[in-house]
Amino acid sequence: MGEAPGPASAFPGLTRLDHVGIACRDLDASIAFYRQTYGFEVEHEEVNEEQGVREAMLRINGTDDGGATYLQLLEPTRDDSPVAKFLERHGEGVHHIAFGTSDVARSAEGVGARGVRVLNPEPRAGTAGSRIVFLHPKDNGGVLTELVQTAH
Ligand code: CMX
Ligand code: CO
Repeated sequence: MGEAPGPASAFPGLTRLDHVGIACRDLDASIAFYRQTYGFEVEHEEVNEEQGVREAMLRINGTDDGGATYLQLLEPTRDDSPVAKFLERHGEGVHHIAFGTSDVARSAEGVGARGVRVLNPEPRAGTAGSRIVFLHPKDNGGVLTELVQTAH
């Protein structure tokens, strides 16, 4: 707001891969698989009714911006949710990737200025009080992409 188009569009400001979101039918089974097979532990679990998911974040590693990278396991809580629709069409698998930023609204504006459709310019509530914006997969080489700003 109030900024010249040049600087705003020059700001993606993305500093890490925050997570890879994986659609699954049974969250507990998926958690057990990643624990037993890869040794990843759940750092956080919650239900996000707005997004229609029950989810778990499994921490993989810290990142040089002070954040971390996770696997986000997603089980749908209702049939009309994006993850339920994805499971119906594609089955279980990688659903989206998410990049971390310190200013999600500004990052979304910067990427949007490059011609990528921003699905929710007004950031929504994500995992653990984070703020999230989604970008259309059809403008991202078939990859649903999320931008995330952690709560602290
Ligand atoms: N990755 C890649 N492509 C996808 C996709 C995904 N996750 N979801 C849908 N598509 C593709 C479909 O394959 C389809 O392509 P074709 O037309 O070539 O067959 C096209 O997009 C339309 O698919 P659709 O099933 O009709 O889905 P919608 O258009 O109704 O919705 C989307 C797609 C991305 C707009 C919707 O899922 C969305 O708004 N997602 C953002 C919210 C979200 O995913 N929340 C859950 C995660 C929460 C979190 O991470 O915290
Ligand atoms: Co996500």
